[in-house]
Amino acid sequence: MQYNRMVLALLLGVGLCQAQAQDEMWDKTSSGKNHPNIQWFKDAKFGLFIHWGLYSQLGGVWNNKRYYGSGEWLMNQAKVPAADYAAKAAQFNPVNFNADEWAGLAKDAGIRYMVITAKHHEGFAMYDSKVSNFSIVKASPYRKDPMKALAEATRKRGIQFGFYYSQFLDWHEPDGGGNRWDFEESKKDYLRYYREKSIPQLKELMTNYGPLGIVWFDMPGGLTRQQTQQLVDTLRQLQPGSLFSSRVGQGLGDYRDFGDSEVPPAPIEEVWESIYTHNDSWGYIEHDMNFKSPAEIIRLLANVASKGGNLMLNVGPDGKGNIPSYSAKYLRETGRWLAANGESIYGTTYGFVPGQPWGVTTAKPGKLFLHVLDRPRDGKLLLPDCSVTATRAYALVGKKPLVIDRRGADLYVQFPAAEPASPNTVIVLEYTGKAPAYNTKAPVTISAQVNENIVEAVHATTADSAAVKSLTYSHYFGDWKHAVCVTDMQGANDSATFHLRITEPADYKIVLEYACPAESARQEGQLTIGGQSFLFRTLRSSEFDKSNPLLFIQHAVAITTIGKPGLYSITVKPRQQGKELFKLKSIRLLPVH
Ligand code: JFZ
Repeated sequence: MQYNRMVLALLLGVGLCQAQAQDEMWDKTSSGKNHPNIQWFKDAKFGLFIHWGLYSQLGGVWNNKRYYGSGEWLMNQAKVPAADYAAKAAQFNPVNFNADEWAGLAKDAGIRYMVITAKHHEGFAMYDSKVSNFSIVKASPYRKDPMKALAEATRKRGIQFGFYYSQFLDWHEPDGGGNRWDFEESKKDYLRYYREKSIPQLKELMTNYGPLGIVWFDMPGGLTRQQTQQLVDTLRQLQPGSLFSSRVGQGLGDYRDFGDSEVPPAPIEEVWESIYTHNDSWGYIEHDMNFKSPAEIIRLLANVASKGGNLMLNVGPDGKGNIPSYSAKYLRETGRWLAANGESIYGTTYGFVPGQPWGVTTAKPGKLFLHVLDRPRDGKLLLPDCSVTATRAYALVGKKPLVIDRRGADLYVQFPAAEPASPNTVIVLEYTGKAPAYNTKAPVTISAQVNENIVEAVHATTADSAAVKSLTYSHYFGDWKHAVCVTDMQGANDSATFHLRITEPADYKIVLEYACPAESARQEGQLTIGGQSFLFRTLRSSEFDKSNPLLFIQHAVAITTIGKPGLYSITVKPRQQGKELFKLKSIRLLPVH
């Protein structure tokens, strides 16, 4: 923990004395109170995040040197003096910006809300601010207010509009948080920064741009709980209908925000949103071409919705005001899928059937949507322990009726034979009666009808000091990833057990997916399934450190024959006392055909 804090603190360019406050910057909690205007947000499911500022013009390059990772952190990464950075505003002229094009793209993509950076950590206001001269209207040759146009263009299309605002970090201001390469920490007066820039700018944004769906605060700091409460109360008066993101801090936001790959393993009842960026950076970077494909976006959206959340996907327009062409193209393709299948996403809650080898579920009263992401060979979609009265099933597109088969507590829906390929084919199951509760203790289904069954760490029942933890690491700078793993298995009594339901007899190859630093490598472990034990020795993958990738190895350890279908359990444990065995991310069972 101490080490993690230190790295995080270094990354953020602040001293260790403030490490506690830095942890709070990643506030993922919410007030738990239901905001009266929360329903539109719950129903919206798909939002567009836009990071756009001076950094967009710089494109991840400073003094002919390319930087990788969060482009909007360029000033910090290159430790650019505030005055040199500010001088770049004189060349910022996004002549290609067209509010109607952006809003039109959002509409085509099936997006229901848009949040754009009004001011990021660099301190540059992308709107007409009377509070500071460091703005697009006063300091750039563009001289217009793009936010005014965008607020209008989105509203005209029925899209909720909101602002991102960096309320504490401001590298342009001597009293703002974060810039220690120009301004001495001990001389900073954070409260003065709040008083003279942050709060007045937030007030402008909440006064001059019509009703805002969201104010997306980011990276709180420098305020006590009471001061944060005061800030929230003051701003709420201006627009009681606006939702505040959890990063307003101190657990005072209206919904929870999760980062990349932080999709929770099981549904959560509280309102939440998962943010991902389309490539590896939030702000535009010339040399970042690692865009997610339409299939990846469509599946991500289904996964997030199946856990009850929203997906807000970020794009980074360039300094001329162009949205990267792959972002536009793939968003439109996602929109085409949504135009045909939106009923299974918008206005849904998580489905009451947990994830299956074939995919995930979402629900509306009387309807369960089966998102088929991986077709079983025999076409049979199992809904285990599904005690509803099913009245009919059909493919959402084309409405072709499908055969439902009840076998005891299980329901089977026959997947349509000649269905064209799709990243996600949706089947609707209509039922009467009350929706059953989601069973978090349900065994994980293992089927021989798919190529691979993945049993995630979150399903582990741990013994003794073994624990399930979410580990945070990163690829590029600020490109945070999260992985839920079983950790702290170091003694013979520490173990992880997974309850499975294997639906077909078959031989299965068992693969352990784990991360293993040098000090954990070459230790003996044991895996037990169906009374049979298998031994293995750990293989080195990588060290765990926040600012580098955590590498997971897929280590095949055994073949086992499952003679009859039924309930099984897998237990993994060390064979020796000592170091942590590994960080176990998943167990994969591959049917042998
Ligand atoms: C913050 C910003 O610093 C960044 O520039 C960007 O605006 C992003 C949306 O938000 O960075 C974070 C903060 C926390 C996490 C990820 C990115 N997180 O908790 O995973």
